[in-house]
Amino acid sequence: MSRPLYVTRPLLPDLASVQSMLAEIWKTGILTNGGPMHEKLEREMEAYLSVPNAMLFNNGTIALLVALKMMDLPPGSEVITTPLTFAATAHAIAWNGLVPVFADVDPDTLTIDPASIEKAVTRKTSAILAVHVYGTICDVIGIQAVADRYDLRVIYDAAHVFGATMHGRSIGSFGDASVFSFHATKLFNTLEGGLITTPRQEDRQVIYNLRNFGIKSEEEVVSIGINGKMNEVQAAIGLLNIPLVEEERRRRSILREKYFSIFRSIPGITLPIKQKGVINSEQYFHIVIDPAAFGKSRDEIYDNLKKRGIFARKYFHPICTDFEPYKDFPIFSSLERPWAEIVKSQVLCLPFHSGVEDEDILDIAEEFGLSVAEVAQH
Ligand code: T4K
Repeated sequence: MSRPLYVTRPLLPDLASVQSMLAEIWKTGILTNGGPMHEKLEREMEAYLSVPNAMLFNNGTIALLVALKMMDLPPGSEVITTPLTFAATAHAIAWNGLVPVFADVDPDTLTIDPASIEKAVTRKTSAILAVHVYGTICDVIGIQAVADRYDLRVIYDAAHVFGATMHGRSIGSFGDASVFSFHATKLFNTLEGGLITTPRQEDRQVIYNLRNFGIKSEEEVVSIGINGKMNEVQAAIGLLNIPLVEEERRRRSILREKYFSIFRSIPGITLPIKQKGVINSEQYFHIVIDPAAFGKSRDEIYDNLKKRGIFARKYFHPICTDFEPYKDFPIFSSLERPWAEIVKSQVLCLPFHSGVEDEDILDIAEEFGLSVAEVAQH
């Protein structure tokens, strides 16, 4: 039994291999600004994710800022996004001088609902920033259909879906751009880090410039760029972590099945949807607890688990429209009452990584009213 038990645990490469990578970096003295490790990792990302263009960043938030900046959207125009996401998604819109507009989530997937997006479209709408959440992928077909109808750009916040595919197609190949996070808490980490993927070759130079202060050459600054560069130590960790990802994903998918077999039979607990033809990234494992049907609230479960040294997380509660900067913003919904408003008090992400042992699962199951004998039956 491991205590404290966190919602996630970073992949950590063997320390000796880190030391030898550091020795290589020390030898060249190239620490950042597109060094050899960085170059190698970028090409490895393109191969691993099966995308034509992958551009590394120092974190996912700066990558989101740059992806939006690259679109050159009209200042003050509206970008439709989900309220059920990490603060960075909405903030990236606002930091670009654009207006976040919130559309509701689909009750089954908890990703942004195309019909709700359509309710939010105005003459000022310029783009959709959709989020693949927990590991569940968006309705990419429905979203593209809305975007095509209103001539909108589509960006995916893909922080939670590293390596996911739909019918064999890489998740990073949908829309106009996808943005990944390689933060310590993500399936694949570079300590901190991020990535933009785009289908268009011509985006590559624009993104490189924006990532490096807009510098095109020693004597040319062509755009209002930022410092979004990943350094060589981050890139080295990435190179060492890439070969470890599949084993971690495999172990998480076994854990997912164990959680499924335990929770399947509990009234009032809704499990993540299994999406046909989708290879899950295995980022998070969330459940939705209906207090009326289950008999206890999400917050009670969260508090009780904490007393056992198990730190589940209420991602994403509060939702963006509860935050001070967005608190008067409506949630456009195809439902009578936005589902995001209901589910925010019910969703809980359970510990989900290869360090979760069977005894931990028993402990968690006990909190949900199951005995050891009952768990053994599953
Ligand atoms: N879009 C979405 C949808 C995102 O979820 C995120 C990030 C972004 C964009 C932005 O990408 P980045 O700019 O971050 O690359 C964490 C992460 O800090 C954040 O990256 C992540 N989303 C978010 C969902 O989770 P917190 O406040 O939950 O982090 P923290 O420190 O409480 O960590 C959670 C647990 O993870 C800890 O209880 C223990 C474990 N942990 C954490 C760290 C930092 C470790 O074991 N080792 C560690 O180094 O936000």
